[in-house]
Amino acid sequence: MFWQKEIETQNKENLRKFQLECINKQIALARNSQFYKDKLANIDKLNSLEEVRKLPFTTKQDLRDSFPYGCLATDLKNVVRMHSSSGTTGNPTVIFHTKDDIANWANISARSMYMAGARNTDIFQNTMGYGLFSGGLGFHYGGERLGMLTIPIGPGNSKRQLWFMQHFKTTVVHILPSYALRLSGTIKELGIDVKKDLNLKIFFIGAEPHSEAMRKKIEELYDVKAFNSYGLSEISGPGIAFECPYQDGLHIWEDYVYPEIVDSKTFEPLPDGQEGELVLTTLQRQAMPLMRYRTKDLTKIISEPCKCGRTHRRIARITARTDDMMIINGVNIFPIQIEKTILSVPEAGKNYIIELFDNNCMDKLRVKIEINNETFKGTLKDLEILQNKLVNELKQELDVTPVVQFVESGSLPVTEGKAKRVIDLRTKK
Ligand code: DLL
Repeated sequence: MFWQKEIETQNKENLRKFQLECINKQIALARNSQFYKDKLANIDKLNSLEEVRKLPFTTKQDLRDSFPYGCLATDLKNVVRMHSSSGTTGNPTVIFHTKDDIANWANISARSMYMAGARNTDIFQNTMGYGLFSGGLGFHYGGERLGMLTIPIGPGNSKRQLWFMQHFKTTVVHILPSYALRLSGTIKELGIDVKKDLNLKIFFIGAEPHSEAMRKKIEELYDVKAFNSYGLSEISGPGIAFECPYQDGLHIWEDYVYPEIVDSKTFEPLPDGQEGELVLTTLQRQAMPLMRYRTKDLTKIISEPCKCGRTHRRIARITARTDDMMIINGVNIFPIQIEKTILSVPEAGKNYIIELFDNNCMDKLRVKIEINNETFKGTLKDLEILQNKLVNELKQELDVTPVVQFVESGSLPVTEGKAKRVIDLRTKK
């Protein structure tokens, strides 16, 4: 049993009081770090949550600049683990944890999984990467905490994944949405019948932006319920916000983080219901408290009560990151808009990449899509019709006319980690 009723349905007033107390303690603790020592020097105790806006923002660049130990707020002897956030340039972002941090993270992960229906009788196959990435170890500890038989298989080797699923009768899987789609290709290749040959029940999908259409596709391909899982390594990892059985937004664990939404240009706080950048302040972190961390993820807070009875507010599906936005001849486009359109055309395959290039000083957008051999049986002429259909639908969605190019199924590059969907080939970016 892992339903933490007193916390999850706590009355809002008490929850807000608890958050304020926690933030004040986090400020005091953060002052021990090199990074926050001066930044928080003039901040007195906050008297209300509205005063949170007096706190400075923290960015990924700040974490990079204070590499390696500048944000550490405790003695090294208390630190038991580090993770490092994804990122390609400059110093990596490193995140430290004490024993209590790991225990709290395991607790919210277990709580999230239980909320989605996982129980200690389940067999949990964790296909997320183990190591510096927080996806694998984060839910590994959560799975064990919940009492599930937790299989630390990690990513890749699709045949082996399926062999494990068949032999150990896996019921719960933690997986990247892009990998879930790829793995389904191997299921077809091996002639596995998901209903007869596998025992799957629940998927936790996250770490990458994905559309509702993508979730539906995964649910249909595996005959499971797929729950959206949001998190970021800087705050801990998966388990920060998670869907309940109503699958209508993700409950953000407000005893663990204090969420705000700010305008992504002015950084002014926005009211619940308005979309902007998610900003998180940690409430219980020991090794590395973070003040108003700018996630760059775009979402909104849903404050209406949820049918499940939990009082922790929800965030809407993350539609994009502020730095994911592509500007094509002045028009703003997010990759998720392209994914949604591709998945609405069954003959198109599910794997795609977006290339940006220039042609006569104009930005151009090319979408390379793997053809779906199962659903497309037509002639070259039919392929042309399908291509025109996709160009038109994408044009309607994006307000930009793309080039659509079909490629053979399985020919697009695959990565073991998060999918890289956008390749910018423009000379002047
Ligand atoms: O991706 C943590 C995680 C692991 C979450 C497994 C869920 C499952 P990072 O590598 O630090 O940590 O990347 C964090 O990934 O700021 C978002 O931009 C994106 N992201 C994470 N979950 C989702 C999601 C992990 N459910 C960054 N939907 C975040 C959309 C997501 N984007």
